[in-house]
Amino acid sequence: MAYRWKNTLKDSDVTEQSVFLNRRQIMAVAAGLGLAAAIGGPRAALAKEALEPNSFEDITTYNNFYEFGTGKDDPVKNAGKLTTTPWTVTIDGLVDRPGEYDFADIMAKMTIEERIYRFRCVEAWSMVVPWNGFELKDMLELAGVQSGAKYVAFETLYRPEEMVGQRFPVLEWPYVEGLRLDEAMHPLTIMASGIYGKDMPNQNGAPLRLVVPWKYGFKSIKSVVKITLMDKEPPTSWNVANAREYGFYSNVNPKVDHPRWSQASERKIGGGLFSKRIPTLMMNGYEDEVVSLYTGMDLSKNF
Ligand SMILES: Nc1nc2c(c(=O)[nH]1)N[C@H]1C(S)=C(S)[C@@H](COP(=O)(O)O)O[C@H]1N2
Ligand SMILES: [Mo]
Repeated sequence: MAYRWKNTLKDSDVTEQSVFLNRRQIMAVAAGLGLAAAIGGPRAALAKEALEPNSFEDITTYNNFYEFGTGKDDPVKNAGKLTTTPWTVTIDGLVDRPGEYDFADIMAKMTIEERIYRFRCVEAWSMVVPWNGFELKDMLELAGVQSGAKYVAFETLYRPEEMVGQRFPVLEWPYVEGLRLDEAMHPLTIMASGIYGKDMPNQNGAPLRLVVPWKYGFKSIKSVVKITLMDKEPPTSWNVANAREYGFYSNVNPKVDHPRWSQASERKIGGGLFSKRIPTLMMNGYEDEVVSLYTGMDLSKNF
């Protein structure tokens, strides 16, 4: 499948952005979205610019990371304080080998590849990001998932000395998120350790963050320190903060409005203030790959 291309990155492969933005990769994103066979409807209406990766600058200066403040430019200003070495990820719960997994050891065991994904925030903006990372499934298999596991819970670092936003009760800290096990094991679900072939910038969730491209951005939890395999649905930060506006699933869905605004269109960051809105695609354009996970579910109730 188009999104499964694998490039093992070495230092020598780290390219400048200009080299990165080549036609092959834009076409690869397009193919992943089913645009190769564009046949009308909202997919055809998506301009080629809408699939072009955003600049490193855009991706690293316009962020949501409330641990460093609620403004879009707070993370880039405040996240420099975060120390990310040493870093361990505790994997526990319904696993055969619970324990603290050292970030460097995890990286040594994984094949790092590049994935260019569309990313859609619930605030109706979007980006296209060239992530480097590995499938979450491969990391969970290090710990051995037990047959009773049905859900995966994630937790971000809690360190108010370095994360200045955690001094304010804007959300309950630490930030937590969750996926159903089949969503977590899906080949599109990755743990990202970098952008544009560089280590993950702090403001984007260093050293390791989740990326689930068919869900709204807030599901993609940053700076993960704990992963717990569970038999019941775990709490998620935005659902705890406002259950009416944010459900557990949070799949990108142009047909289900946020209670305070439409989710039918989006504005791609980087196109300037007057850039035109583009249609939002069902499951953010990954519908063919993931819609079968939700067979029989009412997506307006399980939003
Ligand atoms: N720990 C943590 N993870 C988080 C957030 C956050 O505030 N804290 N914000 C989420 C939201 S709302 C979005 S849109 C994305 C933004 O990711 P980016 O800054 O890399 O684009 O991160 C998500 N992950
Ligand atoms: Mo978001």
